Amino acid sequence: MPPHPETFKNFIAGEWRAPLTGEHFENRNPADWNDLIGLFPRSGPADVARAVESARRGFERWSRTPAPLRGQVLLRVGQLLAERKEAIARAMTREMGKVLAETRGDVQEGIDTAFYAATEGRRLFGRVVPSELRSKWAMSYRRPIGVAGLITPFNFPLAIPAWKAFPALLCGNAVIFKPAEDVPHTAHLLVEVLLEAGLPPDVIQLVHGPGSVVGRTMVEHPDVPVISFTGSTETGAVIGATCGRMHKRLSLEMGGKNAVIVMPDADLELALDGVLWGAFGTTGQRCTATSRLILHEQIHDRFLRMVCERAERLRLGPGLDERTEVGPLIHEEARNKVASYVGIAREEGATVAIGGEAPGGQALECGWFFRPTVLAGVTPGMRVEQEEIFGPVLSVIRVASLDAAIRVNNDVPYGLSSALYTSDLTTAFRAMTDLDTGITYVNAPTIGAEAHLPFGGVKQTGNGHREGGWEVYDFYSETKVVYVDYSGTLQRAQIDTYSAE
Ligand code: UN1
Repeated sequence: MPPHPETFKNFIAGEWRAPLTGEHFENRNPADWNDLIGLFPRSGPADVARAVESARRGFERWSRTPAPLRGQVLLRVGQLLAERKEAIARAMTREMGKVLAETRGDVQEGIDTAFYAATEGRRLFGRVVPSELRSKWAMSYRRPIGVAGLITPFNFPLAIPAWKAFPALLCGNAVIFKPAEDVPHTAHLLVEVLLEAGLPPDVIQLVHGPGSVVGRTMVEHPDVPVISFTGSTETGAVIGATCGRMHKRLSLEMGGKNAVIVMPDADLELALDGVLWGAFGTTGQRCTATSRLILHEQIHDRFLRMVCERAERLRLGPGLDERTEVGPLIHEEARNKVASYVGIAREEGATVAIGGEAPGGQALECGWFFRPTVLAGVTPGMRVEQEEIFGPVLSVIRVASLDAAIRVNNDVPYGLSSALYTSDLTTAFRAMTDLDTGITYVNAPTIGAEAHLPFGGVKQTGNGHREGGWEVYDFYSETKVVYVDYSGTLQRAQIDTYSAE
């Protein structure tokens, strides 16, 4: 262990700088808390103020750079990420725990998002439509908005910042990036890539620190007109209140309580692979994680046995070990929360079929590990059926029909992702139509969104915006309309329009 861990800096006003507070926080490996990755700035309001000032200067310049040239920078970003994929994946696993296959996928999602953004620089469509008056053009086009404040979570340390930052930049905005305190190293590596790719320094600012100070100052700052946040529904509500009062543009991506439904005509082996991946991938720490399993009564007992048997054998360990299937939770508080839900489940009358506790044994004793957990006998309305747990906990619910399954799926406050396994076409189309979520998978688990499709949910999951796909370009741009009248006379819309000769 080096006696002096590396001390990292913010990137503000074109330079890597120590925080004005002079304070730092530790970043430790969740699979081995003796592994100190580094010290990162615990920034304060004055750091944010300086970042905003600089970002405003960056915006003046970047917003005038032609979009295809902005796209070229994003192309280079994608290339650099591809070159550094392995190194970034390893750094990511070390600081947040998910297995290497998944952190490689996380970087790949960033690469895909960069290449998509690069090509969008030559599109960014507006519309030219016929005017109702003669000798007049009517058209709309996209303009950048200003400084965008991005607040991102720990579970996708590269992909989610990429989902937000790349389209924001492509549209001509400047960005202030506030990553989760658990994953500051990946954020640092991403900003290095952006700068090396040729992004003008004032256009990107990286400010580390607690959400309650850095995030809050950014959200309340009058010169940050756009905020994008992925995180808890509670924090999203506070941000939403401030943005509402200040008339800011806000994209919220929050909780989920996603279900997989398995019908009697499903390929059960296929469903089994999907459920294990959906529930225990990323140790259940995805907003799209499968946290409910709704089983038709005809296959309930058999499929529950199949899930328990396989889930029990999943290999827990440090994500850097290629044999590991399930890594640790992110920190102590997360593990306490998961454990408390197991207690709640018992009190509510559910049964802990497998797991329900931290693993024994010395090998894992210095990490925030928790055994894959299956709760049987869960009924609609129980807290473990309604609330987001964000851990490796699967609540199993028995139903008597497809109608009941759809009702149970829909009867939660969230609506991000859902999935149904069946071999019947009619059942599949019923599910696609009636499952009330932003995303539905047929014969695949609730996770696995692709970068070029819109990502987001209904109800308490979001506020109607989408990330990914083309839709996000709408969020990060302002539509302006231009009319050009070259008739040489005053033509009044709605009044001088009626003679068709
Ligand atoms: C999240 O669940 O927090 O669909 C983001 C997926 C990923 C992104 C998930 N591509 O699982």
